[in-house]
Amino acid sequence: MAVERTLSIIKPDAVAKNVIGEILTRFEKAGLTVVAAKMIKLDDEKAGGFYAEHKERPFFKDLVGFMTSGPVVVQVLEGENAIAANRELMGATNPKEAAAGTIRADFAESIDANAVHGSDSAASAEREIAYFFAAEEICAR
Ligand code: RTP
Ligand code: MG
Repeated sequence: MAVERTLSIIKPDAVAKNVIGEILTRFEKAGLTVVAAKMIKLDDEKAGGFYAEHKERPFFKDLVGFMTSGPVVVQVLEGENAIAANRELMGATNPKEAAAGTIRADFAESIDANAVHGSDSAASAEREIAYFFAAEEICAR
């Protein structure tokens, strides 16, 4: 296993529920470390660019609408196998299918309002981290 970095977003539904701390605690308890973080309100351009891979999908408009509906907290997580480890902690995209004890099982409302985002590959992580953070905003440990 290698030390990796991954991009995580606490989505507007979880921010509105006041569970930022509980979600970050799950990452920390699993051995992942926050090495960069910010709270921001996305606009259509920033959210649409982030999810550009889904541009042609029928749910794209709803996805951008949801991601711009309130502030999000964006962080870079670092740790052994961080990309897969974070996806495991998150659970399935649809909270109805998410394993018990995962973030989405415990905090997500629906497939749209599903509490968190996590990079799905090394290539995605690299692109997504650079999409939100300048190199000097990431604090090496
Ligand atoms: P994310 O990118 O947000 O971490 O979620 P994910 O990898 O688990 O799922 P992905 O396939 O990348 O989809 C991105 C977001 O689009 C919404 N979605 N809706 N209605 C649908 O069939 C559908 N499929 C995906 C979800 O909110 C998902 O998180
Ligand atoms: Mg995805």
